[in-house]
Amino acid sequence: MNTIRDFSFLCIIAFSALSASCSSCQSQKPVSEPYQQVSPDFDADSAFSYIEKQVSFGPRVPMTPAHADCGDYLAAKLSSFGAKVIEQKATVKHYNGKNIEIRNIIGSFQGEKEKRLLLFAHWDSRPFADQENDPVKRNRPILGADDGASGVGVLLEVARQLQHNTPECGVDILFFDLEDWGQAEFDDHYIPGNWWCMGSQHWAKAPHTPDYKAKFGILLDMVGAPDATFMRESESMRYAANIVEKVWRTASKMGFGQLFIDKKTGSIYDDHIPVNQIRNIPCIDIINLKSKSSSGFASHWHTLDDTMQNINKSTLKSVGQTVLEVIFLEK
Ligand code: AHN
Ligand code: ZN
Repeated sequence: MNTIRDFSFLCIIAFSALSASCSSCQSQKPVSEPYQQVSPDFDADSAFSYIEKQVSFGPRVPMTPAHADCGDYLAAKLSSFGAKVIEQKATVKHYNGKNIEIRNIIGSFQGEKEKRLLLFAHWDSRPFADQENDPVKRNRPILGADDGASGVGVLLEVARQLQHNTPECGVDILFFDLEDWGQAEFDDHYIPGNWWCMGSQHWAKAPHTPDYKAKFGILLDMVGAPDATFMRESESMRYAANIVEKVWRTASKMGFGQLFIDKKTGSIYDDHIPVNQIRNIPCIDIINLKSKSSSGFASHWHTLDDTMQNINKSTLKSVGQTVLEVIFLEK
C-alpha cells in the first residue's frame, strides 16, 4: 500500500501549487486536504433542527396524534424540497392482536431515472423504554431523538441538498413506519414472530411502485450520538460487502475514519434485512454499535435518555457528508 506516501506527495503538490499562486495574498490559508469533495456541503445545523422538530411532537408511536402530525410534517418537508411524495398506508396485525395502521413515506428525486439509490430510516419511535430498570419508567414511550429521528433528520437534510444539486442517479428517500414496536423485554409471554421492522417488511413485499429496483440502499439508524461508532455489520457484509467498502472508504477519505471503524460486528435485524431478503436490493446499515455494552447499543438505547442531549452535530455531519458524497460519486 502506498496510501501514506501518495497522501504526503499530494499534500506537497497541493501546498506548492497554492504557495506559488498565492504568494501575494496572505489571507488565504494553505489547503492541506488532498481529497476533492464532489458533493454539496451537508449542513449539520439544519439536520439537527429537523431532529428537534420531530422530537417536539413527542413520542411518534403509531396510532397517536403526535405520530400523525409528525408524518404530515415529514411528507410536507420532502415535498417542499421538490421530491415527489408517495405515502403508503396499510394495516398490519401486531403481536398484541391489534391492527396497527402504518404509513411509509417516500420522497423521490428524478423519478424518471433508471439508476436509483435508496436511502432509508425509520420514523416511528418505541412505545416503551424497556431498557429502563424502573417499572414505572419502562412503560413510558421514548422520545427517540437518536433512535429514529436522527436518521430521518440526516435524510431530510440530504433531501434539501438534492433540491438544488442534481446527482447522476435518481434518489428515493424512504421513511419506514413501525420499526420499533418489537416485543418488550419485560413481557412474560414471548410471542413468536417477526415484530421488528414491520413497515419495511410490508414495503418489501408490496413496494410503492411495482417491481421497484435500486442499485443499492443505505439505512441510517441511530446516527446522532456524540461518541457514535459505525462498524461493518455482519448482515450488511453478507448482502452488500462492496457497498460497505465504498461507504467506509469514502468516510475515511473525507476524514471521518474515527467514526467509521474498520471492524466487523455481529448481525442486527433492522430495516435493511427485509429490503435485502425480499426485494434483493443490496443494502447496508449505518448504525451506532458499542462492542463494550451488553446490549451492543449505546447506553441511551430504548431508555428515556434518548433525547436531544444525545445528538451531536459533528456526528450528523460525518454521516450526512459521507452519504451525500457516495450519492454524488455514483454514476
Ligand atoms: C433488534 O433489537 C432486534 N433490532 C434492533 C433494531 C432497532 C431497534 N433499531 C432501532 N431500534
Ligand atoms: Zn429502537
